Order: sequence, then C-alpha cells, then structure tokens
Amino acid sequence: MKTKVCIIGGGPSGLLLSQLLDLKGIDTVLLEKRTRDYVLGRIRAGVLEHGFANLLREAQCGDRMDREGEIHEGFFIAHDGVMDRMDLDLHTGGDSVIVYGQTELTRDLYEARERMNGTVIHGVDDVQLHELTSDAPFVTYRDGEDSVRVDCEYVIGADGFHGVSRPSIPADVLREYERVYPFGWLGVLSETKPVSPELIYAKHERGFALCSMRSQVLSRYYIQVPLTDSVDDWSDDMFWEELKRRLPAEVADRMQTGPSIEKSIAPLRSFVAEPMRYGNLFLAGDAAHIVPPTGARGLNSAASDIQYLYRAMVDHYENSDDAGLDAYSEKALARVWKAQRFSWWMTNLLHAFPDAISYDQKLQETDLAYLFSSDNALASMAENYVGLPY
Ligand code: RFL
Ligand code: PHB
Repeated sequence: MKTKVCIIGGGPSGLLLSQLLDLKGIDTVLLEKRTRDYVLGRIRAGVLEHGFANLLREAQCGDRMDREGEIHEGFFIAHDGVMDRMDLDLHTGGDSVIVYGQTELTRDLYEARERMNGTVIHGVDDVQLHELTSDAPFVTYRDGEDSVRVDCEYVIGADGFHGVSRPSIPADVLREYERVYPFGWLGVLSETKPVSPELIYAKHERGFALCSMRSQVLSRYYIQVPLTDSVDDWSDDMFWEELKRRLPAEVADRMQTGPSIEKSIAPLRSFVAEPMRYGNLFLAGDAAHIVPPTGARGLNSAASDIQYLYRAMVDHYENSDDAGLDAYSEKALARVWKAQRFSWWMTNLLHAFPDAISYDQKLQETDLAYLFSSDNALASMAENYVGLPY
C-alpha cells in the first residue's frame, strides 16, 4: 500500500487525525490492532474541553455530541461532610466543559470514517516502523499469513501507552519522565440516575471517590483502591457501600444503586516522553503522555496534539510550509506539561496517600482550604479544568 500519512492506532487520536486529514484530501491509512467492538468496549473519559469539541465539529463529527452531550458549568468537591462548588462559568468568565463519553465520540469517529470510505484496518499484528529518518519511511504488519507493507511520507504514533511507536525511537534520543502512584481507580458503569446533576470529586480519609455520568440514565462512579486489589475483590454491593462511605451523608442517602454493567481498575500514572518527533515519526496522545484521570486531561491533551499536528500537516501539504511540523514537539510538550502539572496537583489534593506523614496531610487540608478561600486560586483551577488555550 502507498499513502501520505500512515497512522498507527485507532483510538480517538488516530481516528480524529485521519478524519481531519482526509477532509483536506490528504490520504491516510489507519492501522488498529484490535477490533472495533473491543475499542468501543473500553470505558474511559467523559469530560471534553470546548477546544476539543470544536475540532470534532471541524471533523464533521460533532452533531451527536451537540445533541446528547451535556454542558457542565461547574462541579463539586466534597470533603469533611460538606460540598464546595467550583463555578467554572464564574471563574473563567463564561467557559464550561461538555460531558460526552469517549466511547460515544469514538463511535462517531468510526462512523465518519466509514461515511468517507477512510482506510481503517483492524486486527493488524506485529506492526513495525522502518526508515523513520529517511524520506521514505514505511510500516509493516501481519494480516494472518500475509505480510503487508505501507509506504508513506509520515508515520503517526497514536497507538496509546502500550503501543510500538514510542519504543521505535532510539533509547539515546528518547527521554522519559514518570511518576507511578500507589493506587488505582476502580470504575463502575451502571444504568442508574446520576446522584448529582454535576460531577462530585470527593476527598475522604478512606480514599478519593468520583461521581460522574454518561447520561441522565447512565452513571459512572470511581473509588480509589490499592494497587493490590483486583476487580474480583469488589462485588457490586461492596463497591456501593464503599462509595457511599466516602460521600457526604445527604449525597449517599439519595444514591441510586444497581448492577454494574462494566467494572475495571485503572492504575494512576503520570508519564511524558520527549521529543514527540523522531525523523518522520510524530507521536500523539497517550503514546507520548499519560496523566492520572483526576483532572480529566488525558483525552483533551490528545486532542490538542492532534490539533497542532493537523494544522502543521495541512501547512506542509497545502503551502509547503514546514514550520508547524518543525515546532510540533516543542509546542505540544509545552501544553502537555501544563496538563501534567494540573493533573498531578489535583491528584495530590484529593487522594489518600498511604505513606503520607501528618505534615503532608495538614498541607493537603490547607491546599483545599486555600482553594475555597481565594478567588484567584479558584480561577487558576477553573482555567486549567476547562482547558488552557491551544
Ligand atoms: P488510546 O485510546 O489508548 O488508543 C490507542 C489505540 O492504539 C491501538 N494500538 C495499536 N494499534 C496498532 N498496532 C499496535 N501495536 C497498537 N498498540 C496499540 C490500541 O488498541 C488503541 O485502540 O490512545 P489515544 O487515541 O491517544 O486516546 C487517549 C485517551 O484514550 C486517554 O487519554 C483518555 O481515555 C484518558 N482519560 C480521560 N481523559 C480525559 O480527557 N477526560 C477524562 O474524563 C478521562 N477519564 C481517562 C479517564 C482514562 C481512564 N483510563 C482507563 C486510563 C478515565 C479513565 C478511567
Ligand atoms: C469520567 O466520567 O470517566 C471521568 C470524569 C472526570 C474525570 C475522570 C473521569 O476527572
């Protein structure tokens, strides 16, 4: 096969870029290891920045999001039996976020790719990247017995944290920065009415909890658990009981419970790989950086990478201008690190750290008390949560 841009990974990053480039007449081939159903079965993000929403509209994929997504102008932080509200609208001068599931937007992107007859190949094995620093890079993969070669001008590594693209960059070029947290999030999806019209982030001595949603009949809840726990350790009853214990009584009392329709544990990790370009390979999204989900930044950071990369590719192909491609890594990383800082800060603010000394706990309490005593602190949190400018 021959194409201009070979994209590895059919998550939101890869799909969005292929859709945007195809709309500009720039030919892409997208290679995804898993089946479409498998990709759509992963329950992940739920909170989108408006910058991301605009990019989805530009990709002609925003209709359902605009119909079914919910605008959220604030969220709650529950602590010490009380609920404090973060008014995003007030503290950002009119900004907000959209609650619309990653599963839904990935489905919208797959459908858009289908409508345009985009080349999306599922079930590829043994993807390998070759000659990345030459003018003629290529990608090979196995399809059953066959070995397939894709010749291209650029390779996009959008294959997530466990993909093959990042490890294709030589170790003496790549720098990795990582923090692994000593806990994970146990998430449950249930066909129940969300306990609150706005998200509740809860800090509790037994551990963090989050009440989120996908719609008015579909709730998404999380609790902090030790890394040693597995999903089998948590029956639905145990989950609901523990979730309620970490919430103010008035919230717990009105919690609707029901059978889980999905239950999974995600370990929390911060990670950045630099640079995000090697020769004609460009990394984007989780392939290059991971955040703990506390600040709802992961998918949104992936979207800002795609926005920079898309504009840079269009400049290259339409105007023979490579300034955007040359600046991509530096520009993307500047925003990525701010999302890292915010996610790290919000994780530290709200979780119970097993090895925290009493001094750390006092500082954590003071951080929260300061937040809700200062309009400047609230404004800082709000501008990060709705997404810093691209
Ligand atoms: P993905 O979604 O991991 O997609 C990568 C794709 O690449 C495929 N792949 C390969 N394909 C071909 N060859 C190979 N060798 C391959 N290896 C892998 C994989 O099968 C996969 O389909 O990365 P992408 O596209 O960069 O998207 C990133 C987002 O998925 C991620 O950042 C977010 O889900 C993070 N996240 C959140 N982000 C937000 O902005 N807001 C949130 O509210 C939010 N909540 C969350 C989250 C992530 C969570 N988990 C489970 C980590 C909540 C959770 C619980
Ligand atoms: C979610 O709904 O899955 C979600 C929402 C907010 C977060 C993390 C996850 O900060």
